[in-house]
Amino acid sequence: MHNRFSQLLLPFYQPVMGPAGTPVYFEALMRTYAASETRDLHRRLLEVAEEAGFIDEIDCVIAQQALAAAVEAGVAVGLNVSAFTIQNALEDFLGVLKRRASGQPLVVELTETLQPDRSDLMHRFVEEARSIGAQIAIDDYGDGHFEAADIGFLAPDFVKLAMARVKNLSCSSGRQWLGDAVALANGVGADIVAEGVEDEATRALLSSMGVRLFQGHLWGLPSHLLPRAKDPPDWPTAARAGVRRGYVATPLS
Ligand code: G
Ligand code: MN
Repeated sequence: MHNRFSQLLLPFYQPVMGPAGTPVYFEALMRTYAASETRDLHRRLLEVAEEAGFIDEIDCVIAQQALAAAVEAGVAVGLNVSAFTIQNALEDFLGVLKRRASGQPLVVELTETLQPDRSDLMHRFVEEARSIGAQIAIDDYGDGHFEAADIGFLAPDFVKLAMARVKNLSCSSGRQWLGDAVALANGVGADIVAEGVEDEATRALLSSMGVRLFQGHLWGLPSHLLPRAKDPPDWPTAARAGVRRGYVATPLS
């Protein structure tokens, strides 16, 4: 899959950390060559791409690059797919997965819900993705798109709690909401991933509430470096140091 975005965009990687302090998989995040992590060009571009209807091209290009890198490194990768892509470019995205899927551990993160009348497409996508060995994550739960009913409906392998919810644990209603979400996920056998964890106190609190998987800046900024399965366990420090030194990112495929 090559299009005009291949030369403009690249995946950065952010680990989903397991209870043993080791990565479970690496989420591929769309980033631009044109801006650093601290600017929000990628956020604005994603927003425009979703609204204007070219997010499918971005999803496919990032997925293709990240899958190639993950196969090479021998690690599990997470790929974001927007509802627009499932509705408008289902075969393109599945084609990207199928080209690399054999034996490659893979999580597909659903970033938005479909229009209600297209839930048939969501089902077909989830079925096909599972048939090639992918696990399914509901992304940004608690921040707009997905409802509690979707968790029962899709029975995902992972439910990722939106950063806004993770940042809202100082009030009792925030903790109550999170407790309910954990119970709901447990009920369908899904693992909860807390997103946007930035300090150890938050990680410990989440842990005490039954959350076992974490993602966030506590383990460093996302990096264009995808560690290899055989790299030493202190890789997050190395990756963070790399970002601070301002490595120039190079294409991974
Ligand atoms: O795929 P998703 O919509 O969950 O994207 C998450 C976004 O949030 C990414 O662009 C990522 O860089 C950003 N992010 C991830 N972890 C943290 C964090 O701990 N703090 C902040 N401020 N942003 C984060
Ligand atoms: Mn995601």
